[in-house]
Amino acid sequence: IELVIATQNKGKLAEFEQMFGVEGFEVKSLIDYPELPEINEDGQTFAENAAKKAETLANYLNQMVIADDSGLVIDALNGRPGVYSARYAGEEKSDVANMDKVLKEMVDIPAEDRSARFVCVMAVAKPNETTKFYEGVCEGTISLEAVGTNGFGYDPIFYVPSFEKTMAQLSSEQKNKISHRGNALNRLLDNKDEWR
Ligand code: ITT
Ligand code: NA
Repeated sequence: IELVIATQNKGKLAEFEQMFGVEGFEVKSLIDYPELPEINEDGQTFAENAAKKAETLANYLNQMVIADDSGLVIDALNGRPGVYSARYAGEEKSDVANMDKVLKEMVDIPAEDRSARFVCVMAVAKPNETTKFYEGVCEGTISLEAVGTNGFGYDPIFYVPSFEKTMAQLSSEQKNKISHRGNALNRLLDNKDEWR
């Protein structure tokens, strides 16, 4: 069975391919539909943006589409970068620039106040049906510097207490077991009857 994921993010896509692959699904993404106009992610919530991406592609292809909107929510920054995670340091979507900006903004924040979480909302859209949502969260803290080379995005500055490592020091198998995306995907798979 083929699943279409409305994402252009290669890091997300690799995780989807690993996790859905185990379930016997074949994954296609926005990269397979270059003719589609870019979707404007101007929503105020992860759910709004996830719905927009999934519904746009579902209507275009006239079939079921899954989207992931996700980001890093930092308590000391009043929830930023949040829905602005992908472009926090500017239009060009640079992981390094985004992490630098966060570390600079956090430079005076003591260890006990560096709590943060990754949040992922998956939307499953079908033409002429109500969109379904599945959320996953992963708790951690913001490290003092970037460590590790695995994963993508903010993984090098996201410290996972249970592993005593940053997310970028975990293998993809370890990350998928505890991540916001892994947790959202497990909810989605646990509720197949709602969307299959
Ligand atoms: P698509 O909209 O095409 O899926 P995107 O990267 O723009 O790609 P989002 O709007 O959902 O996706 O932004 C999510 C950003 O949050 C992403 O670019 C990363 O900076 C960060 N992020 C999300 N999941 C992450 C993860 O597992 N590890 C590290 N950073 C993550
Ligand atoms: Na977004």
